[in-house]
Amino acid sequence: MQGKIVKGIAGFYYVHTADNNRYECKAKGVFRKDGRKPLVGDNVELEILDPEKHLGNIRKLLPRTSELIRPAVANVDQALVIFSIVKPQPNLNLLDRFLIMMEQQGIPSIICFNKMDIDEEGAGQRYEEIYRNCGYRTLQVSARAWARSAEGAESSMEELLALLKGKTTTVAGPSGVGKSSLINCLQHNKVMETGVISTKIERGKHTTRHSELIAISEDTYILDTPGFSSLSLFDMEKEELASFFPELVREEQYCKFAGCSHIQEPVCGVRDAVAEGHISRERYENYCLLYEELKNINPYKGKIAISKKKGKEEK
Ligand SMILES: Nc1nc2c(ncn2[C@@H]2O[C@H](COP(=O)(O)OP(=O)(O)OP(=O)(O)O)[C@@H](O)[C@H]2O)c(=O)[nH]1
Ligand SMILES: [Mg+2]
Ligand SMILES: [Zn+2]
Repeated sequence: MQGKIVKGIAGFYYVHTADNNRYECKAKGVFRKDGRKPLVGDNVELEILDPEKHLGNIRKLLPRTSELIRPAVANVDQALVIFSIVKPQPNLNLLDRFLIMMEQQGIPSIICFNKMDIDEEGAGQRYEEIYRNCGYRTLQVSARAWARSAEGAESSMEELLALLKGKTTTVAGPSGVGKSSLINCLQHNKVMETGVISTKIERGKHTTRHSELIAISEDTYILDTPGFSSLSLFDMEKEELASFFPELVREEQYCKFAGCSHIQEPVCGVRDAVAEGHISRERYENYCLLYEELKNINPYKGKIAISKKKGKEEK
């Protein structure tokens, strides 16, 4: 039988099958045979060991169309980066890190701002504008308003569903922004309680601990993930950073120097675009901060990589 791994905890894999059952499986021999560790999202061949207790064994991993490192998941088409507009307010530097991480892994991102129902100052509009300007698909929703069938909540949720349809999407975002609440809405067309709200931070008590792939409809899956509160840039040289900012890539043709860092060179198309308001200042400032951070992590890394590319011997 074939199925899809929806969750993995401590050597056990939970496999969802086409006949809508879920089997608890081990993956004996799979790793030895094809040298790959099973990932959530993997399509697998399984044998049923005990149909009553729903126990099985994964015999074979089927080919992957994609493989993400963070979060560790296979066969994902896109990311839904979720931040709340208030409670907690978005940390745009962290949001940019999530976007970079997805760009780096070649996965397109949709940015979803939640908790529109308590956005009294209309801040969501401004956040949407910043990221729409970079070329990202953005939207504002409210899991809560939608669950209460409040007026106007449905259309944005329908829009979100349409973007997810037929695809496998991983969510990403910090803790407490409503990732699980939104997924519950999408799954049940109705919100399940995500727990008592702690009054101070409005953070649910049902904090997600393990990534889990959830079927919204037959060919539509969404991966709920634990929230992160910080994210370090990984495996990147500072010279590469600009290539993960779509709006910088758009303007760099106007820079005088090839390989312009957009930090201090004269005649820089990116800095001109910032001055003229075509690139958002928040994004550019985060670019500069992250550039500095990469420079400090390993000042020699860039040089080593260049000498490698020239074919010199690796030490
Ligand atoms: N006002 C308001 N509160 C919301 C909304 N969506 C979720 N919440 C609340 O925000 C809190 C956190 O929601 P969760 O869905 O658990 O957040 P999460 O992003 O899954 O958090 P982690 O699993 O810890 O990463 C809960 O108390 C929800 O009730 C919304 O649209 N509006
Ligand atoms: Mg959660
Ligand atoms: Zn430049």
